[in-house]
Amino acid sequence: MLKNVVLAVIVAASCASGTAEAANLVLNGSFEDGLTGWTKTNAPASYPVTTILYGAAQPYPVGAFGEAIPQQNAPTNSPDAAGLRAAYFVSDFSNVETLSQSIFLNPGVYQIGFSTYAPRNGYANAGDAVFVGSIAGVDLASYNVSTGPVALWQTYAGATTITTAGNYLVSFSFLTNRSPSKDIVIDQVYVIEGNPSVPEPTSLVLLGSALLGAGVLRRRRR
Ligand SMILES: [Ca+2]
Ligand SMILES: [Ca+2]
Repeated sequence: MLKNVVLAVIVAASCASGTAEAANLVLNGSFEDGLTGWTKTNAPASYPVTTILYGAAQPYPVGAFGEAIPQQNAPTNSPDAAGLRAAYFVSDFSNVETLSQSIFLNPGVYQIGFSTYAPRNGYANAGDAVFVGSIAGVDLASYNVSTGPVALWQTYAGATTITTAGNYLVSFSFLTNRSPSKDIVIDQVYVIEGNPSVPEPTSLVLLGSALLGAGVLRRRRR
C-alpha cells in the first residue's frame, strides 16, 4: 500500500515537472536535420553555410577542413541536445550571408540563445569575419570573430518580452571579404517560453504534500 502511494507521488511529480519543460520554438534549432527549416540568403557559390559532423576530421562539407570540432559543451538552456551536427559559416567572400527562420510568438516572456565556436584553423586565417546572431530583434551576439575566443564553445543567452503576437526572426549573419577569412560554428539555437531552469512550484508542493501523506500512512501502520 505504502509503495503504491509513493509510486503515484513520483509519477505525479514527474508529470508536473514535465509540463514545465517548454519545447523549442525554433525548428531544427540543433541542426540535426541539416538546414531543414532554415532559409539561406546570399549564400556564396563556394563554401556556402552547411552543417558539419562533430568530431569529424574531414574535408568540407562533412567536417571543418580537417579539424575535428568538439560537441557543444557550454552551459545552455536549450531543450535540444547538442547532438551530432552544427552549422558552419566558412566562406571567405560572404556578402552578408544569412541563415534565418521566422517563428510565431504569442505575447509572453521567452528565453533565447545559441552557442558559437571559432575553429582553430579558421581563426588562424588573416581575414576577419563579422558575425551577428539576432533573435526576435535582440542582438545576442555581434562581433568580429577575431575578438572572440578560439576553439571554445560559448553560449549567448538572454530573455525577451513579446507584447504583440506575430512572426519574429531568428537570424545569423556572416560577413567576410578576404581569402582566407575566419569561420564560425553555431548550434543549439533556442526560443522557449518562460524559464525552464526554475522548477515549477506546484510540483514541489505536490511532492511535499505527498511525502507528508506517506509519512502519515507509515505512522498509522505502526
Ligand atoms: Ca546540433
Ligand atoms: Ca573562411
